[in-house]
Amino acid sequence: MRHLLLTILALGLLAGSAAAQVTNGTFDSGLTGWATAATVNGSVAWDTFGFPANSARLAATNPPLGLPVGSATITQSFGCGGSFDTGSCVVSLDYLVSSSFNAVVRVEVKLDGNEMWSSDHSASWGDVVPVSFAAPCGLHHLEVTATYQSGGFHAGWACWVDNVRAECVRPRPAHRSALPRDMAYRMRLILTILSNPAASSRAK
Ligand SMILES: [Ca+2]
Repeated sequence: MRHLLLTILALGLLAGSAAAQVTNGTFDSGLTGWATAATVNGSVAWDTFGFPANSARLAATNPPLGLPVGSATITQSFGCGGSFDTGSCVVSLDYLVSSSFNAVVRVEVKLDGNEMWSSDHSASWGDVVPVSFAAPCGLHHLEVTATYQSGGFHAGWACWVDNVRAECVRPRPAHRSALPRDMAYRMRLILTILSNPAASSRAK
């Protein structure tokens, strides 16, 4: 246990982090910062429900009987550290799915068009699902989509998304000076010669 704690402490000392740059990832300001899209009878709305309160509600809105119930998407482009940062951008979010009559809903999370997470849900009231993945730091485009797959009857489903975060975790060198002693000596010698040209001519 002590070893584990020391390891965690060391990792903490080795890594620096930059502030999250996702806008309104907690949805406390409605859907500000997010673009939305929907197909057929899908919809995106702000809901005071959340983990904690306030989230984006991706859902089928009361579709007419017999019509497909489509999909709903939220997207946001954000900077996660700088483009030249060497660290990892850790992206995380939470979601919860509710479906009626065993309708199957697929939740997909894409970063820059690449699928980072996909899972099907059919529970009438699911658990909060945490999603987390890493990518290089820099500019990114996040996309969260809920899509009806099969089953169910008439109206069907909702997927609440909340707590979207992104953090660029930068590595730090383990030691303050990694210069070999010989290299340090040579650099001191060069600096001495540059600051005293007379010493340079005497050295010749
Ligand atoms: Ca929230």
